[in-house]
Amino acid sequence: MKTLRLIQGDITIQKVDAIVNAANTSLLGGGGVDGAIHRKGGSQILEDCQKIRARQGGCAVGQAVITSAGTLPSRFVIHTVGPTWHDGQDDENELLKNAYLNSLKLAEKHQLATVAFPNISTGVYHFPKHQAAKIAIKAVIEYMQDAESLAEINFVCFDLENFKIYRQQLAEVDQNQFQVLGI
Ligand code: AR6
Repeated sequence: MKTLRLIQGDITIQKVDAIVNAANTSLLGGGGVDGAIHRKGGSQILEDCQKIRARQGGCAVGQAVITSAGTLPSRFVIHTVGPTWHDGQDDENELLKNAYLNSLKLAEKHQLATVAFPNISTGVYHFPKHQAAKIAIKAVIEYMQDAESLAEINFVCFDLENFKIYRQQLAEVDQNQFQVLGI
């Protein structure tokens, strides 16, 4: 059975195959979780991002790219770009779902087993947290049903508000279908 795990804390210390970064379209770093990942992972991650920029000019909203993880304990960083919240007028729900799905697809393409997600778009990009959690969990559950290499997804909540929201929503997941840990 596949596993969903809730973790409160810092994604940069997770020992998983890949951590996901809530990046921006430039891939050049920023604040929030993006800043923490580049700061703690060292210059290799930015160098890899610059190569991707040279090749394809950044990363569109809802898309994902993969780099090394520099000095972080994970093997890879998957950089995805969530939407900025504009009152739901700009296809934000679909774009957030795509950010999760395209990250998972990239993980499968690299035959990864464990991936940790932050709460994409719920910081600087101001996506409503309940709604973002619902979209994230639904996308992961749908994708994991047919996943081959992926065995465990970790939802890493940095702030207590998101942690409580995820704890509540993950408690409703069918435990005959997924092992749900950390709630
Ligand atoms: N580990 C896990 N989650 C974290 C960490 C951490 N170390 N630090 C913050 N969070 P944000 P966004 C949580 O703003 O809304 C950047 O400048 C935080 O509590 O990092 O997608 C990028 O370059 C929040 O729940 O990302 C973009 O320009 C979640 O991570 C822009 O921000 C996402 O908050 C992206 O905005």
